[in-house]
Amino acid sequence: MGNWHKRDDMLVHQTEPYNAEPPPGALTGHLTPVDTFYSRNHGPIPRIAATGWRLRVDGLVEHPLELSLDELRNRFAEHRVTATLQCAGNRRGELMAYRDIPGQVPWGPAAVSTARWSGVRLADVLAAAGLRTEAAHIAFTGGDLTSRTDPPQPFGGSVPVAKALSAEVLLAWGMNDRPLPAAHGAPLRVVVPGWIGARSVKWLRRVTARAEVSDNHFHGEYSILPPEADPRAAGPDAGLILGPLALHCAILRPGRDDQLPSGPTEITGYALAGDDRAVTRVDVSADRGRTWTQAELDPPLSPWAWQHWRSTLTLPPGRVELLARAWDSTGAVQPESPATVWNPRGYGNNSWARVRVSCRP
Ligand code: MTE
Ligand code: MO
Repeated sequence: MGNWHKRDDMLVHQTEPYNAEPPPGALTGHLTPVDTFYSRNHGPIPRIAATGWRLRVDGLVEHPLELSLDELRNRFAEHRVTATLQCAGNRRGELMAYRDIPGQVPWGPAAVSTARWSGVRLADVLAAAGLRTEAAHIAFTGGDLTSRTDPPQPFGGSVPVAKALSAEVLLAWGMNDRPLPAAHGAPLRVVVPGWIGARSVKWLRRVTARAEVSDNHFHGEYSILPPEADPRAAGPDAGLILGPLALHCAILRPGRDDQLPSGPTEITGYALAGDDRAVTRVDVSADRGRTWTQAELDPPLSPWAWQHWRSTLTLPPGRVELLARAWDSTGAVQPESPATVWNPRGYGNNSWARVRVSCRP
């Protein structure tokens, strides 16, 4: 196990591969410090030296490229984007409590974090390579060897050309104004704001323009299977392939099973709408949804970042379940329960946030 420079109180679900999320209460800042940022890996974290490393840009392009990090820095303008990454498996633990999901990481509500990413626009690199009109998808291949495939394969996935050419999609070498750490994809990673974290491929080695979606195992793995499907037998087309993030919110404070005095209590959390939608309202309830109070919602740091919210509710003595639900700019609201969204691989749990606490009289 390596030292990935994470805080001591990370909830480490697995050490190899390293999968860890911070305590929810540590996510109350707009930017997440690197030592607190969740870490999601499908294989050992590689340490790749920038010297000798090259990015290949190939497939349906006029001029395939091989670029060193210095060439990327010198040939293209540097851009910064503040963006939230969220794992499609965030809050899987609540789905597993409803119905078991064997062999998957039981993420709590903190497989989500926000950083200021710096690097070049993918669109600029694709323009230099001369993207051909037949290209419909841009596929990314990492430099790790994952443990879930036999023989081990690098992690990868693709996004449609329209998203790949959007200004917010970066090939990033910096995180919170420091060099990208090994655990987060050094020397270079993709950042696809508003989409599931799996498309933000780390340790990037290759960008390939294709007519079809990525043929990497993990592209199809990140899909919503029908409830009765067997995930081991399902082919790559059996599910709904995930892309843009689902509208979501979670409660950060108080924490699960906290003991508090009854009376006025501040509830805080984050909300995130995904891709081209925005969070427009967050409601909280301490009476099982009979009445709802509108939370105060912070403006986002960028269109690609989560928004924090807070509300003060008067809690009665005894066991209380706190609820929160977000609405977006299309008028959609989160689904009520894990039962509605349960699926065999446990992705996309965006049901109402629920935290039980005990209040002293
Ligand atoms: N890229 C590679 N090469 N290997 C991986 O295992 N995990 C993906 C994505 N990129 C992964 C990867 C998943 S599922 C997520 S949620 C994000 O990276 C997590 O990014 P982080 O570890 O920087 O938080
Ligand atoms: Mo993920």
